[in-house]
Amino acid sequence: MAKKKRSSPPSKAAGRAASRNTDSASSRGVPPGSGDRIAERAADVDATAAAMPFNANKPFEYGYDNAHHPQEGEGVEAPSDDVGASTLSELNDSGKPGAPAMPGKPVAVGPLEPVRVDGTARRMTTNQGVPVADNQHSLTAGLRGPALLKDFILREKITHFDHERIPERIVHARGSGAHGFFECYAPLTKITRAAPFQAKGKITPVFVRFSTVQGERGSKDTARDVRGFAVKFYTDEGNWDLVGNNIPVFFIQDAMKFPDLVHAVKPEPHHAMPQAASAHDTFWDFVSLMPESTHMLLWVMSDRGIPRSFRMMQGFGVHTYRFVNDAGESTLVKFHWTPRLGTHQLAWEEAVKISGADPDFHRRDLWEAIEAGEYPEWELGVQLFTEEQANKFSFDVLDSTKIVPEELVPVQPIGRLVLDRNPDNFFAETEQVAFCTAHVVPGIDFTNDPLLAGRIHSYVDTQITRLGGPNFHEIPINSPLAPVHNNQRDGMHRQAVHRGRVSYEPNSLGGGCPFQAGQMGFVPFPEPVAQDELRGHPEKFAEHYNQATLFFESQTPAEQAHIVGAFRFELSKVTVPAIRERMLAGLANVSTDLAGKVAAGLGMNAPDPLPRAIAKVPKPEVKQSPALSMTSFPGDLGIRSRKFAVLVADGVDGGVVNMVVQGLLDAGAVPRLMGVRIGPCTTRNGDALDADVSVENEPGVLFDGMIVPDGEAAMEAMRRDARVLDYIKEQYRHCKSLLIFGDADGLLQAAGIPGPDAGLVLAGRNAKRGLADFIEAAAMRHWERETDPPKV
Ligand code: HDE
Repeated sequence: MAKKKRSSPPSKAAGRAASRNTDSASSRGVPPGSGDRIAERAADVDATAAAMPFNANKPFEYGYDNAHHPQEGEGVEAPSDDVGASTLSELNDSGKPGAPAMPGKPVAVGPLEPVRVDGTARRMTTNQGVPVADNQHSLTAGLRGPALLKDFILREKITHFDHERIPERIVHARGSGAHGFFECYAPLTKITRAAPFQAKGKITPVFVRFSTVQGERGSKDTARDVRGFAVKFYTDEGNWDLVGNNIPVFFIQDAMKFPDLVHAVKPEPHHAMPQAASAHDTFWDFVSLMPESTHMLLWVMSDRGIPRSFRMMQGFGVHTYRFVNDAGESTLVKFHWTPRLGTHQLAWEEAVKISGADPDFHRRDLWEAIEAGEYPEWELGVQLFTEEQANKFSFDVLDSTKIVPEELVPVQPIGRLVLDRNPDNFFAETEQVAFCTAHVVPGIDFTNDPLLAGRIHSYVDTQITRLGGPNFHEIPINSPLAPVHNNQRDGMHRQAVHRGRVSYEPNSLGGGCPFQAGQMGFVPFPEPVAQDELRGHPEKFAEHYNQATLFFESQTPAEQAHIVGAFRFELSKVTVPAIRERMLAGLANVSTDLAGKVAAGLGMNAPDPLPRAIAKVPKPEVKQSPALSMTSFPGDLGIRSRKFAVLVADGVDGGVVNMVVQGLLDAGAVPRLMGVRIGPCTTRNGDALDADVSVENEPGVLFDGMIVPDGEAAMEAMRRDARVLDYIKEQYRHCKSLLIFGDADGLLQAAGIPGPDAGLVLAGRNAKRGLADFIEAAAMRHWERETDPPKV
């Protein structure tokens, strides 16, 4: 049917006609061409309905074959836009409704521009748009009189304030987010029809939220914990959320155990302690009774649990997912994000001190890097394998406590993620963003991982409470860029204003629209189901230690020492000896070396291994996997965006300071001039310098390395300041790089630092060479310096 041009608003006569047709009409209908707009609309509605004399899809709704081949619905184009309108008065411009709704584009969908608010150079108003004359005083009866109930401005302001908080996430409450994009390297059309992977160079906008798991919203960033790595892809075919972590496995195998795990790790319910920490009785009680947690425990106790930065950690989809191509064929897939900056960690003692010095350490780091144009970047890699391959593995790919070692299936790079824009507003974006594992697009599908199944339910469910109802998808940060059309209506906080009276399907009054997409839509992968209903897991799930051993054996000696230290610390905080003993017995199944060292650190004997859940332990395919060590990912950007303290005081060698600052800037790093107080100081030559941080307000744990320039008087003053000596000691103890010029040598002695090593650069006479050596050394920590206990 050809579409007619829309006419002007209804005439008065047409308005009179309206009284005729809202509840009854002649059985012959209205003849077209009367010139009466209401009558014409009635004719058009009738013609649209008549174009669908019956439901042509009905026969295809039944039977096995049809179930796998949903039909595209029938869509009739209406002869005029009036057919779909709620009211003929919609062309009247009355200010608030604005222009007529664009076909195919509800307001709640699309970029954030329409909802970004800028109050610059504007007058203040109430929420009703009424200008506020005075924002300083309540309305009172006289200068010393009582406040008045009719002060609607005060009441609106206070009422809104009273309701500013929403429930925080049960887990992953503390997080930080950023906008960016995903770029596809090459078309993956042979294996998936997912929109982001259809063409080389294709850009898909994303929003990413990083988080800790255990702590409340205001808790510290540097807790030992798993980090969330959740990516929302705003694809052409709707939103796809890849809700992953920085660790590729999980504690449990089945969603049924998630509430138990979370209750165990969260602060204990009687006194609500400890905050953001797993080092307490209930966590270790639970995991020591759940041997399938052991592999994950090894990862969390490793340096992966205390990343240097969100920008310097890997991300993983964890579960095995499916890619599905146009022909409906599926390939199993695991997702890996690898940071260009490399994977780097903190020292444990450093992490503890940072949590006091700057609880926002990771949030600040991400924000500052993006503000400075140092956009963090990750490569997306996939492990692709078939069901047949998977069936031969000694472990089950549906078990989320297992990885697929890269020696069995290599990781192939398929694209890159760049975060290049900070949010405008933390609450509107980072807090209100709703990630859901149920958000998949055609080309991505689930497997039967029993942990994933529970997640598909949980995320949608939790948003309903957290974001106040079922319309959370309309909150601007959550709404897709792809159009949304369905017959879901109403509910709390509904934003979209739907035209027309049709909110059901099938319909003929709306020309059958919106109609189902058939093969164009999300068609589930037809995985056959052949077993009885039951509660249980396959036998392969019963092997719990092989991959924990693989992980431990793949670490460098320094990484192993950190794992031992972390178990020792955490278990020393347990108050019930029997729990410690049980956990040590579990570790004895991983490595006698590990169990022995942890036991010794707790003043205990290594116990016999715990009985295993499986009689015949399958032989693992791989005994070493270099990719499991963080040292495999040093990154290719050196010291870019790392922070360095350059110590200054009166009498410092200004020439050295300037050379160092310039050299660090040239390497893309962030130098800060660190004084005993902030503000001016004078160099040896009488030039002025300005310290922008002090030993008091930015302790050394907040920096990646330190430079002590020359200058006798300055060094002498610093030698007398115990805080400066502590500062230098900490840099050394946490295995960071130090660059020492001339007279600064004495300062090292005063701090009790032994002679040079790869990370302790003495510049000697060649200052430029010294700086170059330092820049190279400072890209990595120098763990070889570490002793247990520390000597410095
Ligand atoms: Fe989550 N998880 N989870 N989780 N999870 C939530 O959803 C849940 C699991 C992960 O930045 C909640 O919106 C269940 C694995 C991240 O907003 C909740 C199970 C992995 C985030 C929830 C798991 C994750 C969440 C809390 C076991 C790594 C933060 C608020 C079946 C692959 C996303 C919310 C953000 C958040 C449930 C296990 C990652 C309660 C039931 C495994 C990154 O719905």
